[in-house]
Amino acid sequence: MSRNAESTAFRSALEVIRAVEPRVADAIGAELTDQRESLKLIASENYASPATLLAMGNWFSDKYAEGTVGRRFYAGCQNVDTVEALAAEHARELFGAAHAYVQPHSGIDANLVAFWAVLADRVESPALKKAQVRQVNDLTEADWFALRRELGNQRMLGMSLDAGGHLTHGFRPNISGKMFDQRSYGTDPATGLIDYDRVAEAAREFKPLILVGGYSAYPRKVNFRILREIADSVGATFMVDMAHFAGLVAGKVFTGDFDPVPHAHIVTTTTHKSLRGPRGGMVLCQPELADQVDRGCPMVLGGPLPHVMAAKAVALAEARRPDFADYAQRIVDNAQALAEGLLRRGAKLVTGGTDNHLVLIDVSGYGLTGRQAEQALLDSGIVTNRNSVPQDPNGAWYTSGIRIGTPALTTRGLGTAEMDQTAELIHTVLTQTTAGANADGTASKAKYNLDPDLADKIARQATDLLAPHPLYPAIDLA
Ligand code: DSN
Repeated sequence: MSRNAESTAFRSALEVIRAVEPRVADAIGAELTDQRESLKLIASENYASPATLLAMGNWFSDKYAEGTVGRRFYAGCQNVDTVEALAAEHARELFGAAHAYVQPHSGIDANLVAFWAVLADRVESPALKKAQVRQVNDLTEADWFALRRELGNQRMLGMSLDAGGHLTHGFRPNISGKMFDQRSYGTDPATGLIDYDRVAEAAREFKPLILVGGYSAYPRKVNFRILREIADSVGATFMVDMAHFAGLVAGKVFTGDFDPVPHAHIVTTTTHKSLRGPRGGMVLCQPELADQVDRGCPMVLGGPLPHVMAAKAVALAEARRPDFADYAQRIVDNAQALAEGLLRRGAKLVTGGTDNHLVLIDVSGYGLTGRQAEQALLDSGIVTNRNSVPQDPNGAWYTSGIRIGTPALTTRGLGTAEMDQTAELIHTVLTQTTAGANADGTASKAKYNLDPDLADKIARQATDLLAPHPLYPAIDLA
């Protein structure tokens, strides 16, 4: 496709939108400008390709398609079947998975599908068998009451939120923490690393139904072979949430013990982080869980989004190209260069570095909370997000950490030399920012002081750093 075609496609789309609600067209244009001008270091974001973006803006959005390929609750789903089957085929081939379910709308939805597939397989099915009935509607009231109690009283062991786990791995304010009797494994306070012996000990004591591996803020590789052995030793189903690092698995940077797909019974992911697809989720699983996973809608999901499944098929086809492996390796090279640049300048990093796409700065070393650091960086054109660090004294709102990641800047084409310059900009902002005070003179966890002229200067330097790597160079909306 010619570069001109991309420009024409997006300009025409905005013209059509502008004729109905110009403020929406303006906001879309403004978002492109903002993304072009800022250093996007949010570890969970990326830039999807024009083909992926365009696959979402069409009449597939108008179609209901509850059920799965070839078994729908609505007529007229033949074209939805085509794109859903294609997305699933690309996912299976890309990850070497036995089964792929591409309907989840997000990572949280994918995790809910996985939890309920395991509960259905390990709790509901045996109860139906014991009662000698085919489905839950055939149970007596007494058996149904007993089954509901049993479904709501199962155990999950996952990584704690402040050690880098995700809130859906049993955090009490999330439904996962309410559905399951949950315990967490943390990291070694001295090294910040997962201590597999401690995980095994916790599994032996707690005997979870589900052992969850995976993270959203842990900067190291995880040995999924060892976690599977731990799960097997206590009869747990092993689930991995690879939302953050799916691109590194797809690009074969994480292989062998570090590739979750051959080791886990069930793997969940988002499609929009390092995988660089549309916003959405996906579940991969072993054959024995496939039927239960395919019941995700209407079990816990609303109607599938066929336009997003079409975009997933496009993005997964892109990830199967040879150049995606090079992209995935450059993500890690860049994260390591960023970590080294920060360490050399005196920053304190959780675990002292990174093996993956993300770096977690402990900003207490700069005398700041995560919230103060996040805002000061934003004033300076650097977009990050605050994050807890292990044993964080500031909780999940103010935090003591800043999480930064390289998937987006790597997509733009920035390399290791520019990561060192990025480290310099971040370190300068954080050393020049001081914690502020409340009106009554007490220390504030939110207020901070940063010279606005310095913030402007850093923002200009960030723009200069990005200038040789224009975002969507073929798209000119002017
Ligand atoms: N919001 C995602 C992240 O930033 O890691 C996870 O839900």
